[in-house]
Amino acid sequence: MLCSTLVFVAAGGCSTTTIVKKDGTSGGAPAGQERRESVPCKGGDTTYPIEAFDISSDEASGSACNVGNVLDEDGSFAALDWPGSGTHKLAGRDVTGCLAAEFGDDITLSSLSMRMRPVGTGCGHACTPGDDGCGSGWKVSIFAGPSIEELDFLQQLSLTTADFFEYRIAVYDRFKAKFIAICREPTPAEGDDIAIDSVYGFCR
Ligand SMILES: [Ca+2]
Repeated sequence: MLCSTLVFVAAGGCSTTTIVKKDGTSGGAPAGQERRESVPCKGGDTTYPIEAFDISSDEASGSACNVGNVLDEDGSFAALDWPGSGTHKLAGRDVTGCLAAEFGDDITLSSLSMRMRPVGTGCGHACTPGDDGCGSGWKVSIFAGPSIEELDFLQQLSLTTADFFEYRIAVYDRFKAKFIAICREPTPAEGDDIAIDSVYGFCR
């Protein structure tokens, strides 16, 4: 089970607690996940997130787990799940399980790359065989902004393969993107969830 790793046992299981925290130095970070140091970035350079957050609103409307796994491309993934009981809104859009990633100080992204694949059981709620079940869904919505509170909808994305694949999208200047969020779209809860191995960007 994804949610039984030591990191998340220590953090209280697959918690859906919303962690909106700008300063990782004063406690409150999930155990095992440390805020990374900001690395200065010139235009066109690759940049990696310094921290990841579960921004799902409550368990019923979706969950994210092992969110710190998006910080490294290593096959260990974060997941977005939905039990199907309701949705919540992000930038006016209906979403389910969501995670956010923060990039370094003074960094604005010009594009975003996400290594993702569908997964039958994201954070504990399994897909079911049949129409609109396992093997279906595969849609995420992407948000970007200068803070978690100011995320704006960027675009919807459909995964195209069952394997991990790197999806890259442009992030327009007006988003002032230091933060990004990835949410599982409210495609049927019986369908597949989303696994995210890593996220990185290119600096503006
Ligand atoms: Ca990873």
